[in-house]
This record gives sequence, structure tokens and C-alpha cells, in this order.
Amino acid sequence: MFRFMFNLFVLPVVLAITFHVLYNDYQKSKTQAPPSVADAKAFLQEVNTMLAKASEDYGHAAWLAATYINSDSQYVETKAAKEITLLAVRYARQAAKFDDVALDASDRRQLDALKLGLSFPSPDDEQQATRLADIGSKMQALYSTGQYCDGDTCYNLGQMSDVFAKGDDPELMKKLWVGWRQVSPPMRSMYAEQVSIANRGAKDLGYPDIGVLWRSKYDMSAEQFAADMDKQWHKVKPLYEALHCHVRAKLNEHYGDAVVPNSGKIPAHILGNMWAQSWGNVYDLVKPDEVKQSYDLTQLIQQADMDEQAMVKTGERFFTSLGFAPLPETFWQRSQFVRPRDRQVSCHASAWNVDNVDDLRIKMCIKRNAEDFNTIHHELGHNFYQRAYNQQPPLFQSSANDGFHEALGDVIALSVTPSYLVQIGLLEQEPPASEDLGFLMQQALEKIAFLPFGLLVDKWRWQVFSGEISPADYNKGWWQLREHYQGITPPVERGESDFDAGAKYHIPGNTPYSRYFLAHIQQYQFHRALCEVAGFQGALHRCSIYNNKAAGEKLKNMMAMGSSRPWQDAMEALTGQRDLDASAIVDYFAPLKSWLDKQNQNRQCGW
Ligand code: X8Z
Ligand code: ZN
Repeated sequence: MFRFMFNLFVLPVVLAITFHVLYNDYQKSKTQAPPSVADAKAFLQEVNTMLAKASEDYGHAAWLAATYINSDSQYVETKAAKEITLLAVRYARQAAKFDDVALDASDRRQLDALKLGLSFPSPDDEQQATRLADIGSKMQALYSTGQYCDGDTCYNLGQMSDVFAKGDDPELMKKLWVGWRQVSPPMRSMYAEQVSIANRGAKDLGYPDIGVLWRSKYDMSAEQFAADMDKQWHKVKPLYEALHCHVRAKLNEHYGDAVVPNSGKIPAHILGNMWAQSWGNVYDLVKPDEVKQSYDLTQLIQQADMDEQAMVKTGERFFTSLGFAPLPETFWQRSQFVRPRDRQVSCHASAWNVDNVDDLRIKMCIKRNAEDFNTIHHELGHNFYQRAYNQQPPLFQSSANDGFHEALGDVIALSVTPSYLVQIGLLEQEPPASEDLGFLMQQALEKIAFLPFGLLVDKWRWQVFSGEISPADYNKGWWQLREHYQGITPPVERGESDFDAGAKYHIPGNTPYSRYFLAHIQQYQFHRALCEVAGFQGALHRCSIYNNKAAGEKLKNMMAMGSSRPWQDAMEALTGQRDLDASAIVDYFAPLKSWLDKQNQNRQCGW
């Protein structure tokens, strides 16, 4: 997660007083004459100044609450969250006063950004804003401190993930799958209350519900956005179905009918991941037989004695090889790389720019494996993006759309190819082209398997926000989507005393999720364009832009735009295209798709 301006803007008391004075001044002047262009400019100036300061203050509180979870840090963070929410909501409501003023495109865009900036707006009311902040803080702490004890053996989420990654004990995986989900029933009523408060906040800003607000952030209508998501999904669905079919057959071979049936949906606890959202850990069970000497990046990292910090340094070196300046000294001093032994922290990976200038940090509990090596690149992508747009006015200090932020580091990770690993001395020699299928399979298990999950998380929320799924049906609605889109099934019966959506970080964390679906499509478009700039010829999965300054320059220029222009402009600057285009991801995986289709010839696919 990267830091979203308004999610995290905060205002200290001193500034809050100033704000009320200015607000009152503005109200008075409003009764005298209709607002002018100059009024709007003055208003934007004030908003940018106040929100920048507020965001920095909130950043420190939120960092503390995420890396030192106790009642005091939660108190400080809750207060800060309430203040920033109220500030942003009040400014956003004032923005409407300029609806009829003829502003230039940039000023108009800043006013729009102000209205759309909060993911969970509260009504302009102290009590409701306080409750909203309180619930948010409580749910996140519940999630981050969640654990499950089987007799005397207790597991935190990281330890449970290790068991899923190993995959050698289906009974234990089932136990932990159920055990982890004890974290969320206590969130259920809080979540319903939070939704109803934020829905009132969204209405006050002119949106029917929070879902419409979320879908309105993409420089097109909310309806067009939802339709575009579905359109992209339909283009990649055949690839997902082919992968699903092969993986199910192989898991069935390995675990037997009693654990994984050879038809229908795949049990969710057997795919190597707590949420069955990416399947990279089942690679060994499903890899093509003809792949003989595929390397294991986890092993390479461990054999090279790379520690956690060295993994981050390696990631940073990729960015500097493209021409980006190295991370500041404070990054190394202030980041959280490993899980501390002496306190509770949030381990879900995130990237921060606490002062919106150069106080960049990542927060992870790194494990020395390939998955976290990828995540490091993902998080550093956020950091380099944050720095690249720090010259923009605060209201434009974010990515072209939220999918861009999520795609940036992933694009770099796509360049972590065998030839790159040879270049940096992790791998001895590049495997022959005949081994490419293995590489593609590994990538597909991460990226293609993710797509339906990336799509459905917000489909569920959109329905919850609109009331189509009522609190009484939270779990039913969740599993209908999981079964329909992913073709997976819970390993044990679930009911409405469960709240399985809440056992996924982004639900208690209130982070919109469509961004990851977009990112998974976009990153292949970006990769294709950058490889072209780099003059690379050959199959896209073999391209690495490591060391290529021209590709770096192209990327940096796009990043520096922040959100100052419609995302289509940023997309065009980078790729020459103005639309999302799933043909890049489809082309990238084309050789694997042909192979999968052959494997699946005599299988009954689908669920
Ligand atoms: O949450 C993340 C990042 C932080 S923005 C680690 N991701 C999603 C997830 O873990 O569910 C990256 C991929 C999807
Ligand atoms: Zn991210």
C-alpha cells in the first residue's frame, strides 16, 4: 500500500484553528459576491498548503500506529485520522462552491481531486468522524495482531503463510485456513457501521454511495469504468480458465480426490496462499515436465547469503541503473524491514513518503524468498513514484490513477529475468530457451491467477456499499463471487457468523482493490512499451530493462506528471496508447497458453 493523500491527511490543533478562521472568512465573503477565479485560486492555494502539512502530521502518527501497535499509538492515530478526514471533507464540500466558475483545466482538476480524494469520507460531524476513525483503527489493529493457536502452538499470519507455501500438510493448512478467519467475525458489525457512516459522507459530497465515489476516480464515468473492468476480464478469462484447469488436474494427481476433486471448484486452502489469490507456491506441483533445470529464486537468495537489507539494496540498484537517484539515508534508518521481536506491528507490506518530499520508507516483514523479493520491487516502485511527483502541487501528488502506482514496481519486477539474475551474479548461467515455459508458468501462477481475485474484492464492496449485499449476507455474497470468478470453494462450510472478506487486509484496511486488477493488466502494457524503447527484440518475457537509461527516462517523465493530467495522457506518454489494453498480457503468456491448451485437451475444464 502506498500512502494516499487524503486517507492520511491530518491536521494539528493549531492549524485546525487557523482553518476555521479561514473557512469563516470564506463563508462571509461568499454572502457578498459570487466566487471568482481568483477566489478559487486562493482557495486551492490554502487547501494545498493545509493538506500538505496535515498529511505530514498524519504520516508520523500512522507510521507509529503501524510499527508500534498499542493503545497510545492507536489513540494518536485515531485522533489524527479524524482530523484529516474532517479537514478534507470540509474542503471538499467547499469545492462545490466553485462549480460554476470558469476555471482552467488544472484548477478544475485539483478541485475534482479534492472531492474524490477520500476513500471513506465522513459526514461533517465530529462524532461521526471520530467513530469512523475509531473503527478504522480498531479493525486494522485486530487484523495486524491476529493469530491462531493450535493447542500450544501459535501462528501469526506470516507463519501460517509459510505452511501454505510449503504445501505438505493439507490437514494443517485447512486448520490454519479456518483458524486465521477467526480474526474477522469481531469486525463484522464494525464494518457495517463504518459503511453506513461513510455512505452518509459520500452522499454529502454528491455521490449515491461510496462505491460510486470509488469508481468515479478514473477520468470516465463510474459506469464506463465498471464496464471497462469487465471487458478486460473477459479478454484474460480464457487464460485463467486454462490455468485453473491444469492446476486442478495436477493438484488432484498430487493430493488425491479426497483433498482436490478432479472437477468443479478447487478448495481454497490448497493453492499455496491464504486467500488463494496468487498460486506461485504450487509451482513444483504443476510445472511442465519438459522443464528440467528451472532455477528457484528463493534458493538463489538463500545460497547467496543475501539478508533482508541486501534484498532491498538489490531492488534499489535496479532503479538506480535506470537513472533514478538512490534512496535517501533516512530510508535505511527509518524503514521496517523485518518483524521486530519485541512488539506488535503491521506486517502487510507498504511504502510511505512521510513528509511528501523525501522521507521515503517501506514497512515489511521481509522473508528471504522470491515472493518478498518481488514485493520489495513493488514497494520501491511506490517510493520512487512518490519522489518523482513531489514537485507537483499536493493535490496532484499521486499516480495517474491508482493502478499506475501499483503497476510501477511490478514493471521493474517483470525485468527480473534469468538474464538479469546472471548479470547481477545470482544465477550462474542463463537457462536455454527450452526452459522458458517454466518461467512463464511461475509468472502466470502469480499474475494470471490473481486476476479474478483482483476483480472480485471490489465487486463485493461495491455491492455492499450500494446495499445490494446486506450485512446479513456479507459472507454469502463474498463466497458467491469467489466461487463464480475464481472457481474456488471454502474447504469447510461457511456461514454468516463468519466474515471472510474481513480476513483480507484491504477490507479492514479500507484500501480499494480494483487498482491491483488494473495494475496487473497495465504492467504488461508498460513492460512492452519500455522494452521497445530499450530496443529489445525477442519474446517479451525475456526482456529486461536493467541498466537502460532511455527506458528509465521515459518512466520517470510519466511518473513526474503525478495525477496532474487524465491517466490516459500518462498512459499515452509511456505507451503511445490511451486505453487499457489486455493484448500485452495475453501476448506475453501466449506460449504458455498454447502449452496449457494441449495439456487440457482431454480434460473437462471449468467449474
Ligand atoms: O497489498 C499489496 C501490496 C501493497 S500495496 C503488497 N498487494 C495486494 C495484496 O497483497 O493483496 C500487491 C498485490 C495485491
Ligand atoms: Zn502496492
